[in-house]
Amino acid sequence: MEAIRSKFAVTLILGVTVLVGMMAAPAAGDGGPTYTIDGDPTDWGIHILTGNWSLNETWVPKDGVEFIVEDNRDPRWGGITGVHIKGVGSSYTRYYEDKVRHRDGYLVAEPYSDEPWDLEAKYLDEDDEFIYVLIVTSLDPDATGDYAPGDLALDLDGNSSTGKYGYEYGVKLGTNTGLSQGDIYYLPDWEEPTYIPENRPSVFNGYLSGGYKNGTATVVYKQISVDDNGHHNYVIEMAIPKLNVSMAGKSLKDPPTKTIHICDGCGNEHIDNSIPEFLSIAIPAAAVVGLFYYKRREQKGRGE
Ligand SMILES: [Ca+2]
Ligand SMILES: [Ca+2]
Ligand SMILES: [Ca+2]
Ligand SMILES: [Ca+2]
Repeated sequence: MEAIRSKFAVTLILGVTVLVGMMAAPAAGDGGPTYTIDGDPTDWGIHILTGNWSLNETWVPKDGVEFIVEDNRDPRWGGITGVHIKGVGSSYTRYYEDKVRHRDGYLVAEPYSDEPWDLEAKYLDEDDEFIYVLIVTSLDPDATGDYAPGDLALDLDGNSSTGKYGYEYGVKLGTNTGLSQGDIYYLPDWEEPTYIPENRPSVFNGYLSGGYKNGTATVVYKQISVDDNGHHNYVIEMAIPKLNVSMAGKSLKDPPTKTIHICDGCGNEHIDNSIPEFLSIAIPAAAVVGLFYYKRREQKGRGE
């Protein structure tokens, strides 16, 4: 039994070491990953242009890409449901999308009012120079009012007291919600969305005292050939220069914990997640591999 325990320990340590080694390595080739910012999601390793949207594998990206997929409603809530997973590359788990509170006090499942407001997925990667983000959404970039898309909100210093609602940088995504698409602002004056205030922030149309425009992200926001539940879908693909968001020489994987957030203009749907979640996903996977090995050894020891 003692020998088995120590073998389990060795297996676990090896598993963790291999996984940590894999995480430290660049995701692709010398100089890390790069993406062509053209609105074509194929270079992220996902198959949403040709695959079946109700299958996990359609949405799972290439190695090193951190992602959340939350197409349609969480299967727990019924109605029109879809794939709900999150992870890094091919390592992923079920994503539980909790209900949110409407301004009138009751809980609702997202996307509130369904497909026209669905944010289907968010993918994230980086190299030395850029943060890359890909979003799949049902919102038209040119829309206004309740149909307007939100802007990308960045809390990259992990400090909830810097920036309104904690988000000290913003990238303008809509074409009819003020300012210019691709603009990066420091200290944006974020708005609280109308219907589901807790999903804040949504859009910005100016900046706080001390804020300023700080460069431009490359943003391509275009309709794709796939409709979902009778509504058009769009891809937002962008490269944000690290130099312009106080991330020069830094990695998203470094502490402190960061948050990248997007919410429809009206608040009906949002996606945000803490970064890095890399370790919290990969190490339990290593532990599971080790435990499986241990169980097999144990069964063999008992002659099963
Ligand atoms: Ca692309
Ligand atoms: Ca959808
Ligand atoms: Ca969604
Ligand atoms: Ca902050």
